[in-house]
Amino acid sequence: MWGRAVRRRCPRGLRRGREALLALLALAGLGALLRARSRSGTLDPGPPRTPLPGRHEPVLPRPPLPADALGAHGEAVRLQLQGEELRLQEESVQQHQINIYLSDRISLHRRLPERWNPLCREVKYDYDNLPKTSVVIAFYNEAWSTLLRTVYSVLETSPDILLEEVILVDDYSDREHLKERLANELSQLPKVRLIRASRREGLVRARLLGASAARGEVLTFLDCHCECHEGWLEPLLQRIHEKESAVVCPVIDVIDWNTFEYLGNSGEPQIGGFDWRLVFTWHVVPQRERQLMRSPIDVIRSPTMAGGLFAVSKRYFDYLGSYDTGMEVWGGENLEFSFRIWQCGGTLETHPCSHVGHVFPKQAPYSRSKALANSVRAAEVWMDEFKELYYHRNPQARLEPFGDVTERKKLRAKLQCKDFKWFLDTVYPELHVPEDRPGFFGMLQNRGLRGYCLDYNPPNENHVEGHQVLLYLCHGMGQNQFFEYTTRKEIRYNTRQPEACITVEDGKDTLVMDLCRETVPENQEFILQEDGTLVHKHSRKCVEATEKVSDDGFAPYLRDCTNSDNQRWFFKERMA
Ligand code: UD2
Ligand code: MN
Repeated sequence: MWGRAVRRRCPRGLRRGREALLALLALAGLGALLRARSRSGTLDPGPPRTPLPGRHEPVLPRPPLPADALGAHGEAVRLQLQGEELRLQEESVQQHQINIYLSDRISLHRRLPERWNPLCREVKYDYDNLPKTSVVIAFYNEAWSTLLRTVYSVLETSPDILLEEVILVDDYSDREHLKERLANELSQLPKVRLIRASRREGLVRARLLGASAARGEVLTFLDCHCECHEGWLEPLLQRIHEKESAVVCPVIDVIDWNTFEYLGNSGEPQIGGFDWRLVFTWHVVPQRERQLMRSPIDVIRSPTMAGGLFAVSKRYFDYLGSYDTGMEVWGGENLEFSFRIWQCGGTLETHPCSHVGHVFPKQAPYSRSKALANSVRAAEVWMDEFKELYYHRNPQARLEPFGDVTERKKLRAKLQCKDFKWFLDTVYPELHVPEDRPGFFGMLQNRGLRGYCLDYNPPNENHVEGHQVLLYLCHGMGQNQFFEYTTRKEIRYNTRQPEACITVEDGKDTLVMDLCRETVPENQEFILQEDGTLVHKHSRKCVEATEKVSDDGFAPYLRDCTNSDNQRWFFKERMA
């Protein structure tokens, strides 16, 4: 078991020369700003704000902004561009999957609007006793302005007394702009240190390079395109001070990749889950958790984390086995770490008073093909027999070479971590655990229309229901051709969260997807007979594979039962 640390700390006095340094750097910061936007005009300190009562000074003060500064308060900006300028903007999106042309024109020191629960303003912190943190930011080929804005944002919102340093880990970026400017400009900022990987390490090992150099008692990881909300750091450190085995995430607010609008929201944060493809999902706080909270700004326990932004005691991080260094580039480490935290005795929490904005790119800016092997490593080490549910839904994963996980299994044994069933039952009881009975899951293939399978492709990842189920050539890759026939007689599409079930509305003959229900409604009930006939219970009609009514292709429809092969279906786990 992880014991509580006994900590004795002296109150920290003011640093000598700090004031002078601050003044100097405010100037340097302002200089950079003016270089970036050669605008004249009055300087505007932003909308009047009552200062946060009892909060400590940040490392750097925010310089005043020109009155006409773009996006200065987190509002959406849409530049009216033409010709060459428009082309440059499009090129920047092409390259970074973020509108960097716009980012380059938005202040590096902008103020985000207040988007936290107003109660967060009133919280008093025990500054003298809070642990100091090293903020670790790994980056690979990030655009200059988003990276720089991240760093300024940390320095301008983090209390000087709590920030040990900002460690930037350059994961072997090969873009020229970064090399010189990093050395000449970024590492000149106070408390900023730069580490360079000597080969592309991937985000796991890059973060670990930073962690191993860190001097702070707490590690706070951020992505390299973030902006911190006022007061984001204190709640994380306060919580770790109270409970060293708590790993604490800020609320992740969206910054729009195209307009740079800050879409923070002061309502109840969402927590993390996953679906059986091992894709991270967001969901609302379950009632059982809400009942445990003593106030709306109490920490919320979360089964998983998105991965990029969290704080953890350095000692506890090491005790838990930091990261799986066999993971490459991107993906999988977030669920692996989440499982490990819970199964090995820690807690994973989100703090409603800590908000950090993150630019979610238009699409992935670099190859993420290693994610599969990373997820397999997580499944192999932490999921016990439940890994089969994942492999059923993603047969490719079973074939993926994932390297050696012996050391990680040893770690699990050494720490005497609990099993995955405990995790599912205790930490994530909302997740439906599929039955996957042999012969009743996989591709649902038609006998008459040979080689065709039921196929459902929700147009939107976050909104699974409402569309028609179709037929396409069987591909054997699970995913959108994976269905499970349950003992409750539903045909579940349970690769996503929340899960969907096939339904037929009264009087209709098309099969569509709707959310599954606690008790199975009759129009979601199908009887799969021994001869393969699939009868819709409510209408007493049979599911038949036919040409689509309105256009090309094939789809299943309800028809009077005829005993034809097009009305016979069978499940196949994999291609022959
Ligand atoms: C999310 C997480 C991200 C990570 C990822 C799963 C958030 C907001 N983001 O995807 O932190 O957990 O899921 O792996 O929760 N990087 C490197 N070297 C690489 C690749 C990436 O240093 O080879 C850096 C990258 O520059 C960035 C960070 O790692 O600072 C995360 O990468 P991302 O922003 O592309 O991941 P994201 O936000 O899509
Ligand atoms: Mn990111």
